[in-house]
Amino acid sequence: MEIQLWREILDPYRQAVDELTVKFDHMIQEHHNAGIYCPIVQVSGRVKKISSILEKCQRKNVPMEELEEKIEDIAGIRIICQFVEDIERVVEIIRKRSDMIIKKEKDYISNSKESGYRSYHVIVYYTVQTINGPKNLEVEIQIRTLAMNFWAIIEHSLQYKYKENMPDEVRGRLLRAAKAVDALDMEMSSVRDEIMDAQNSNRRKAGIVSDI
Ligand code: 0O2
Repeated sequence: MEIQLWREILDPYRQAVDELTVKFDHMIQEHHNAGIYCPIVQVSGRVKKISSILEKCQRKNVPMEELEEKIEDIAGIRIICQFVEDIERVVEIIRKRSDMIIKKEKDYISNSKESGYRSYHVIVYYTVQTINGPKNLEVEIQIRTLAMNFWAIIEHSLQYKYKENMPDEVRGRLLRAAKAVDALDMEMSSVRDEIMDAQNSNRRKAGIVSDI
């Protein structure tokens, strides 16, 4: 496919990622300004690289004409939370919004993947306004804790390094690390109230709540 054609396909996804990143960042700001605990720590987004799209189409046997229907994560938003409990709160926020319509939810927290991967995925429909009119797109929102993110980043790099040939020993270590991440998240949840109180009072002391 020509580069111009790729640009035409991917530009609206870039716009969706930019707009959604701004919207979630504002959500963080609004919580801080109101002095309310925010379930989101950090937001990032990306448009999938052309090489990754092609690789995924090949892996899933998706013809180019069906690319936009079948590949749900061309646009991806990642939301990082402190605590597992915050993930459900973020999903609730998304469910209530009128600009993101949920297509499906994938709960890899209750049912972690074989690799040990844990995260909550929400696929939403989102409309961008382009010079050719409105375009309704699918965006994958991945919601996970700081600890789950740490694990996923390391495992992703190792997947990239070993491709299909990850040694069993490395795979085993990653599974053990995933269990440790789970235990860490549970431990942190048990002190969540104390941490939230401490953070709210720090914020008040720093005057962040009243900052304009
Ligand atoms: P990248 O490089 O992050 O873009 P499905 O048809 O639902 O089975 P799909 O679309 O792969 O297939 O959905 P799934 O399994 O929900 O995964 C979507 C994305 O979640 C992946 O995108 C990863 O970002 C992340 N993910 C899923 N499984 C793992 C895992 O085992 N380890 C890590 N680190 N991340 C995972 P891509 O396209 O695979 O990769």
